Amino acid sequence: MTVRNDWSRDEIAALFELPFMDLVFQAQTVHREHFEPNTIQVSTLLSIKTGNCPEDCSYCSQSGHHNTALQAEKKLAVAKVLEAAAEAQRTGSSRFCMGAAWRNPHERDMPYVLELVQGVKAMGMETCMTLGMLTASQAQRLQEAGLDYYNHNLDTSREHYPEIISTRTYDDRLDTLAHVRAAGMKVCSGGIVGLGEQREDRVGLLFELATLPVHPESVPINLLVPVAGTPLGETARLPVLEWIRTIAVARILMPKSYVRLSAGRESLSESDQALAFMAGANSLFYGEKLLTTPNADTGRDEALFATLGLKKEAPRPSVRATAVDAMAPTQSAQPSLPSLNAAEATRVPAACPRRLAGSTPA
Ligand code: SAM
Ligand code: DTB
Ligand code: SF4
Repeated sequence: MTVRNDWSRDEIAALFELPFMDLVFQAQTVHREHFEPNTIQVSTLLSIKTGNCPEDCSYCSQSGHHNTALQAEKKLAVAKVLEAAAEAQRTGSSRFCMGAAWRNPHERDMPYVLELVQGVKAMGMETCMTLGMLTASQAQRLQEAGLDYYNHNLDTSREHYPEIISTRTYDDRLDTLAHVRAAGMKVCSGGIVGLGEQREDRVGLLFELATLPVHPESVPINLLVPVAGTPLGETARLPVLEWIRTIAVARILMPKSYVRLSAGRESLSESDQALAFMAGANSLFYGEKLLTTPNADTGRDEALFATLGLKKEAPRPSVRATAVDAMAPTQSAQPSLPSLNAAEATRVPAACPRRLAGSTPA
């Protein structure tokens, strides 16, 4: 199956409409064409700077605009971060993902984050950061320090975005993704379901991700963790099968990407999670805590992996990723973009499907 970047919203909506068993069967079939079915990639998260964020994301415990119980913390000492990374490695995580509650890193923060990347990389782990918006130059310096992945979610559809966040735009997000890609790092980008959005917004989110010039290598599908004191703190839970449908559709649209079970797993049963793996999810966040909220218990995760016969994937850090080798091996069937720069990688307006990478119009 070739990797397509020219999906239409109608095609995506039609996948969501499939009978559940047909959808999961198709997703599992696609999954087996591209991945070893019983292997799971696990990442551990750490908040390196917590709370007081200037952005107003209505789901987030860390926004300074909301009155949550979260205790803000300054930047964690480098030694503490490296200790946490070593512990994550000891427990079998292959990737260490460091998150900061910033709109964007300030220049004065760059030496700190670059030191963290170099330190974690030196341990032989894959490195990931999520620091908010990046300039092209910041993305380049992170890549040169050895950052493998940058997480930056689109979160929901372009149409629903202003209902959720008012302090930045969808195009701001896409600009950062383009800088990350142009710098040669791997992209981790997905969204949240259960924000009170409609199914057409879940279609819209996956449309945006699956029509990027190159699919994100990692696609987290978070299930909202309602946090008291945020505008979405009382939101009714999305039916879990709709979350699984979203995972299955993501797997079919982006067959070579890792689809990640992210926030919200703590509240799910073993059988819900097994069904999510059946629907093509093959990575997750592992460890007692996400950034500020509890995650599924590691003992329970280990028992689940044993019951299901799932093995953890070993780290595959890139040495000095370039725009070309950042796409391998997961994107090898996609058109290669050896000279993609930020301007070229920046998407064109949603109304005009992006055909930057030589894919065929629908
Ligand atoms: N400040 C950076 C940013 O926004 O990109 C990085 C950290 S932010 C916490 C990373 C992602 O976590 C968000 O884009 C969102 O998808 C997810 N997230 C945050 N709070 C969440 C919640 N309460 N439930 C589910 N996902 C959440
Ligand atoms: C992602 O998509 N989910 C992770 C990671 N990327 C950074 C974060 C989830 C955060 C959940 C809420 C919290 O713990 O603060
Ligand atoms: Fe800040 Fe990120 Fe939370 Fe938004 S999601 S408030 S940018 S930490």
